[in-house]
Order: sequence, then C-alpha cells, then structure tokens
Amino acid sequence: MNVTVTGAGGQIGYALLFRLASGQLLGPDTPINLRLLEIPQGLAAAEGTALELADCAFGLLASTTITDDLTQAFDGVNVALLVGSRPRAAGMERADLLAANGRIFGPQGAAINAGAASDVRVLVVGNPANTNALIARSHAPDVPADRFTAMTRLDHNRAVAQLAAHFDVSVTAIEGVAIWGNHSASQYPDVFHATVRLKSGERCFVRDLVDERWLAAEFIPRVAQRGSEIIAVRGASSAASAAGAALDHVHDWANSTPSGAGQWTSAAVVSDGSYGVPEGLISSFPVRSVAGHWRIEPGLEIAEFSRARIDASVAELVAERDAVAALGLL
Ligand code: NAX
Repeated sequence: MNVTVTGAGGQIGYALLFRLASGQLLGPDTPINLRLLEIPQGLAAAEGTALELADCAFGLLASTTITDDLTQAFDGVNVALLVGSRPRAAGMERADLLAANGRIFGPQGAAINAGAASDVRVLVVGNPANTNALIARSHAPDVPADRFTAMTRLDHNRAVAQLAAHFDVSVTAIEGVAIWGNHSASQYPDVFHATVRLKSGERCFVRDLVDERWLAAEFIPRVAQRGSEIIAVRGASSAASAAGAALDHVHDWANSTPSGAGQWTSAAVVSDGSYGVPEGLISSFPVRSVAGHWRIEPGLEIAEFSRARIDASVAELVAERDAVAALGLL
C-alpha cells in the first residue's frame, strides 16, 4: 500500500510515521511504501525522520520516499494523510488563511485526481480541516466524493475520555458519543445518545445522569477547547493524540466499525443532506464504517439543545465554503 503523509517533517508527522510504519494503520500483514511530502524548508526535518524510520528496521516498511513534488507524492497513493497546512499567523485575516490553504489543498486534490489509486482514501488533518478537504475534493472530480474526509476523531476521543473521567470508568464503558459540524471551537460534542456502563455494571443514558448546565458550561467547552488547553500546558499543540486519532480514523475506515447500538464514531464526511446539513458540505457526523465506506448514522432524534448547536457549527462551515467559493478556490 502506498501511504502519503504531507507535512511529514512536522510534529504530528513525527508522532504518526513510526506508528504507521509499525503496522498500526493497516495491520501486521500489509507492507507500506511511505511517501513523505514537504515544502522545501521542511525537507530536512522529513529526511531526519526518515533516517530514524530506517533505524527502527520495521519489517513492514518497504520504502520511504521524501519529496516536495506533488506528482511523485501522490502517484498510486492508496491512503493520503494531508497533515501539512498553513497555520494561522498572528494578525492573519481569515480570508488570507483560507486563500493560503487553498493554494495548498487545491493542487494536492488535483494531484490525487491525476495519480491516485482507484481505492484512494483521503484524510485531511491540517486546519481548517473541513474546508481544506472541501477544496481538495473540488479539485478531484474523478475521485468519488466520499473518499475525502476530515478529522474530528480527536474531538470524539477527547469527548469519550472526558465522560469516562467524569464517571470514573474506563473509556470502553462509553458509547454513542457524536461530534457534529466543524473541527473548530464551534463543534458540537453530543452526548444525548451516549450511554455509560457504570461501575455497578448498569448501562445508563448519559443524559439521565448529567444536566444541561454541566453540558453547556463544562463538558462542551472542555472538549471544544481541549486543543488550547494542551497548548497552554504542554507549550505545543496536540501531536501524539492527533496522530493516534488519524490512525483510528483510517483504521476504522478500512476495517469497519462494530454494528451494535451506539457503536459509531465521528468523522467529517461529505453530507448527503442528513440532519439538515447542506448536501456537499464536509461536516462531522456520527458515522459507521461499513464495507469500506463511511455511513452517516440515520434516524437519530435531535434534541432542541443539540439542534441549535449543530446549526451554529454548520453555519460556520457554510460561511467558510462561501468564502473559499468567493476566492475562486472551489
Ligand atoms: P507543524 O507545524 O509541526 O508541521 C506542519 C508541517 O507541514 C511542517 O513541517 C511544514 O513544513 C509542512 N507543510 C506546510 N505546508 C505544506 C505543504 N504545502 N505541503 C507539505 N507540507 C507542508 O504542525 P503540526 O503540529 O504537525 O500540525 C499540522 C496540522 O494539523 C496543523 O494545521 C494543525 O492545526 C492541524 N491539527 C489538526 C487537528 C485535527 O483534529 N484535525 C488536531 C491537531 C492539529 O492541531
């Protein structure tokens, strides 16, 4: 399998590549050709990482290519992890940020369109992830739209971990959490369908054990602003947890999720119009992976509390889409 990682010289790249090459993405029987895409000033860091990858002597790592050439990076790619992006600099206007990323994700989408394998799966991690994925998708008309996704699995994992800590149970006791909308502070971590298996062994709905004040004042901000908390405490943004979530996302996409009630996960996928999210937007939903495709979980009842929050995050995505469309990036 050909796996391309962009921004490979960055900190998520450093946290991701070793786990990937050890088989945590595609399993212990699938050899991997790694393609590390960087911009010229990032090539040396990617080369350093590649030296260490070699020193790990991973049996599954068939080859490592380091390049700043899009055609070489995406030729025959099966899994594309688009991590490198243009971060927001101090004083940068939103339109400038979107334009700078449009210049990255448009050409990457076009290179995927031109050279990728027919089964290509794309996960955009680099922010603004949902809209970057939308831009890449719009430049890849020959690739099925559902192959373009953006990462909200880290937000999902954070929500699960926060609930587990709140109830003093293992993360495995929590099911049915969903992240809706944008991977931004407007995201909505939804627990209205979530359940917890308490230490007594009883499984309860989370909504019966917490009140809306706790959700609005503590849980939702904690999850949505966890990235800022990590920066404040660690002095650098999330890297290992982001890498872990990227592996979870692609692993589940390729392997299916369990079929039991509430055993879905969250990913930003192309909307089919479900739950009032405009068709074509790349928005986070509760999803299951079935036979290699993400399926939006149908038929969930949306509480009034949730509706307003989902709509607010989706409105932000619509505004981002309209802004990049106005810039001619779609
Ligand atoms: P770093 O700044 O450590 O690394 C980014 C790397 O990307 C750099 O080496 C840079 O040279 C490279 N790069 C920039 N433009 C490129 C291009 N056009 N082609 C190839 N490489 C390019 O950032 P890092 O901490 O690794 O984060 C990467 C991205 O992930 C950021 O956009 C960040 O905001 C985003 N995140 C997204 C998360 C999510 O849940 N979706 C969570 C973690 C993270 O914040």
